[in-house]
Amino acid sequence: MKKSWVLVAVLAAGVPSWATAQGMDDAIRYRQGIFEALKWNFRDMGVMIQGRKPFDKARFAKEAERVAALAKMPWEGFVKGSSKGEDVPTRARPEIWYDHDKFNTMMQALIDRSAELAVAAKTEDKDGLHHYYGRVAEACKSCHDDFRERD
Ligand code: ASC
Repeated sequence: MKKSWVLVAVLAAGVPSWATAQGMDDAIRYRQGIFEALKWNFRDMGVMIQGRKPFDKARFAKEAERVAALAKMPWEGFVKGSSKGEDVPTRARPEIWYDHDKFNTMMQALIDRSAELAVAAKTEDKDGLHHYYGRVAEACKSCHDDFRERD
């Protein structure tokens, strides 16, 4: 029902692209959903790394796999024009689209560091994983510093 209205609106506007039909709010929701899922898994690993709950190697490895898979996904949600939503708030800064090369480099760093953590999680113990976990956290933070609006 909702989708058909969007389609009607898009056809009326003469804009045939499906990306436009999905709308900027959908792109924003898509990437935010992925980042939420990423955070859910990443924070649980952090709680184990910090010793606030017992280290569970299998659980940690599963979460690291998930983070590595999720890290590859948000990029396509940063659709041009989605620095502002219609109804969905976003903290994505316009610099993402002005300085796209730098943004891409940072997203790739997240992908690479997450993949390294997932590999390490198969063999390393908790102390060994601290380093790899920290490198993913740094990738999160440096991108937020440059490309996410402050709270
Ligand atoms: C988190 C979270 C982030 C990152 C970042 C790492 O758990 O929500 O955005 O880690 O704080 O420095």
